[in-house]
This record gives sequence, C-alpha cells and structure tokens, in this order.
Amino acid sequence: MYNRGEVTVQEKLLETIERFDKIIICRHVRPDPDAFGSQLGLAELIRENTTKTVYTVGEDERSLSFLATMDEVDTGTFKDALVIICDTANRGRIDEERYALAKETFKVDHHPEIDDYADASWSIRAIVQRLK
Ligand SMILES: [Mn+2]
Repeated sequence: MYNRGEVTVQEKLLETIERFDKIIICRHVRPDPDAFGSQLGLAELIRENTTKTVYTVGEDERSLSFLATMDEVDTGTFKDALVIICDTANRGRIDEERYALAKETFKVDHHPEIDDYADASWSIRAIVQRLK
C-alpha cells in the first residue's frame, strides 16, 4: 500500500484526536448529504469509541433535519478545541467562521487540494491519485 514506514495521515488524525477533550466538527455551507454524512459519521465514531465531547456545527439544513440538528457552541469552547472540517475544499465555504479560533484544525476532504487552510490535512483525493 502507500504506507512505507512513515506515519500515515490516518494515524496522525487519531493521534490529534487523542490529544483533545473537545472536538468540533464542521462542514461546508449549504450542506449536501456527503457533507452531513461525513460530519455526523465522524462525530458518532468518536463518541462511540471515546469519552470526548464532540459537537457538530453549522446552519441547520431543513431537508436533512431528519438526520440531525446542529449543536450550539460558545466561542470559548473553540479556543481549546480541535476543529475537524469535513468535505470542504476552501476556507470560504466552511460553515463556521470561528473554526479559525481553534487550538488546532484538521481538514478531511475528497475534493482537489485548492486551499491548504488547516494545520493538517487528510486528502482522500490525494490518496486515490496515489493508488492509481
Ligand atoms: Mn458535499
């Protein structure tokens, strides 16, 4: 596979999650099902396997409200949280301006790499390109 002894990006994401008690998960504005699904799925995965406090933020989307409604998070919480941004290629589309206040940010996305806005990034697109 693509891992030849170096720390994989998946391990880096796990190691980053382990260092934080509060995790806020964002996605792009006007969410479609892949934005909502990646945000909510990752949140649930962390909640099910850890004791960490996980929030999902952004505008509520009426057509997807049967899946979930978003959490209210105060600005202070952002300052000592890890913010993970799902399915969002560039910073202008992140549905939460306060993401920039986070102690650390991690982008998880499948779009072409056009904006390297986070402290770390898992580009599923790059991994797919590498496997071709
Ligand atoms: Mn999307």
